[in-house]
Amino acid sequence: AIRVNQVGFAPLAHKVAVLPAGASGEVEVIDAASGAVAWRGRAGPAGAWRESGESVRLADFSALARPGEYRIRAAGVAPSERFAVRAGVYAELNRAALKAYYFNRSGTALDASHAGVYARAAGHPDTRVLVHASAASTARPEGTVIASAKGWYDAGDYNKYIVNSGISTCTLLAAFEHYPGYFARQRSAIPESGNALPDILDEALWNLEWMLTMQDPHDGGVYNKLTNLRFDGIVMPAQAGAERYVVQKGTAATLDFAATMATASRVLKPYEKQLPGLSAKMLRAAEAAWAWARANPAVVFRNPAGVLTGEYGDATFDDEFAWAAAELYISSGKDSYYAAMRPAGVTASVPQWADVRALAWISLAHHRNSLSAVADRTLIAARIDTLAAALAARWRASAYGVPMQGDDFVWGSNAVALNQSMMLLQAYRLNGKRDYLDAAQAGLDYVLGRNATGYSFVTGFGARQVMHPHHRPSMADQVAAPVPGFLAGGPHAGQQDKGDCKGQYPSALPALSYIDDDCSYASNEVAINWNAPLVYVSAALDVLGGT
Ligand code: G3I
Ligand code: 9MR
Repeated sequence: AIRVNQVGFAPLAHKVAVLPAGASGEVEVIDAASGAVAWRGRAGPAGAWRESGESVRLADFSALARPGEYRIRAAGVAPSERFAVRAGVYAELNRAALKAYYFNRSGTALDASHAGVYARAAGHPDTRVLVHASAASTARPEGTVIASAKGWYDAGDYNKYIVNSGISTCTLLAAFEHYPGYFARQRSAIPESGNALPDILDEALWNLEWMLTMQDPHDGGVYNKLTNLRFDGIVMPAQAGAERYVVQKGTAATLDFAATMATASRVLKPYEKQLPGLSAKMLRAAEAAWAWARANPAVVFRNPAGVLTGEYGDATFDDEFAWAAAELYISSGKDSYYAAMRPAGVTASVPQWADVRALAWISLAHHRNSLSAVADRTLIAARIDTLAAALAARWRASAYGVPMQGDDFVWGSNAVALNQSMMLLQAYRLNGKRDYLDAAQAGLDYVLGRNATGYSFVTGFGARQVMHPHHRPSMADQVAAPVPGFLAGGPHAGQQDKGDCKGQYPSALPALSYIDDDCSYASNEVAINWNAPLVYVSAALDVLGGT
């Protein structure tokens, strides 16, 4: 079938469909209800996409700006799924992507008035968490009981990992910093809706309050994770009763915490009346974490013996140091942090949990007009533009019309697509080059259906949507449809779950290595760090994409 973004486009957006081999080059966009032809044109030349082994053609129907519901057809192949053209076309998607964090809250019941059929009892209160042997210190020997409630479950599992929480929370905070008007209006029907904070900040606060408990008050160091010894079974949160631990402090977790608290202290500052003292407390926590990391600059986290849950092990800390330094610089106004960032040696790359350096450039670029004299504004713009130019060049050269290629098909590849879009949008915000906006659109198109699998990868969205994510509540709740608003991890050639999904992968090619089955944690899990760029990009394209 013809592949297209199954949610749709803003009227003035770049609009592209992918035609598989066998399709005629004469393409029509038709009104989905009446069948009337709304646009007619020719597809471009055929090109090979190595990632899926396909030969495809692109049809560019950007000229179609009239709001409506459409399908695309061409002789020789099945028509596309339907999609919309209208202003604010991503508002519902954005609302659901944000609401997904509420659905993954730890330590609270979800009541029917907010969660509908996904209402559930509370699980993992985390009011009595044990200090694991790997984290023992004089002040907190092994077995010390601490309280570490709230936070979001990381993913389809029920553990809480600082390294992954940092990038997730800060991507949401960046979305708010960049598009405050959009998020002032965005209501996700959470218990806090209607209070003085926008919902996105209330949601972030749920996780920030947990993160604060993960810092050892005696030395400023931060535990890597709060976890069971092994993954819970496929049960609802309330049925999971295993002992929970905080395990080993590490340099990456401590710096991610420092960056996150520095960012939050600045974003929450205007809410002093509602959150008295919190902004200052967060900045102090960030500075204490920074000091610990300076004194312990190379503590690599590896799962201690007996701990078998997600590792998020990362052995290089240059990027975390740069990110924490940049956020501390912006929030504290102290020039020494800018020097500590050593910006001349820091490049930009597409962010992911183990590589956070671009988050520094994103924040510096956003605050460029209020930075002190030490900041090199030319360098800030150049770093972002260099990365965006490389991504746009790939997009231009791609048979599929996407920046995604080769090595991008990692565990969680759909988030790579969206983080690429997020970086392209940073450059567009700086210099307004239209190619950057269009290439960013392509990343969202990709996860919403213009990909080799034909799936819309966000639960609840698109005519051909993901139905069986590896997400314990979705698997255990007896509700047929999965919890909505979650981005599935997406295709990648690693197929590390082959043993649990015997014979199910349709192909070994990276862009086709995907199974919509809940056995597939390597291609079909959900995760907080994957949803965050979905929240960012859907908001940004609603705002910048034009009406
Ligand atoms: O670091 C190596 C690199 O040196 C090598 O070149 C490359 C080639 O494959 O692999 C790199 O390691 C990868 C690692 O991520 C770091 O990027 C592994 O192959 C890959 O399997 C690993 O995937 C991670 C996965 O956990 C398994 O550990 C994902 O990034 C990460 O998103 C995922 O996170 C899980 C949590 O552990 C538990 N909770 C659910 C969550 C989502 O599935
Ligand atoms: O459910 C786990 C998922 O959250 C992790 O991302 C994944 C990789 O660490 O592991 C999943 O747990 C599986 C385990 O690793 C192997 N046996 C099957 C488990 C899922 O049912």
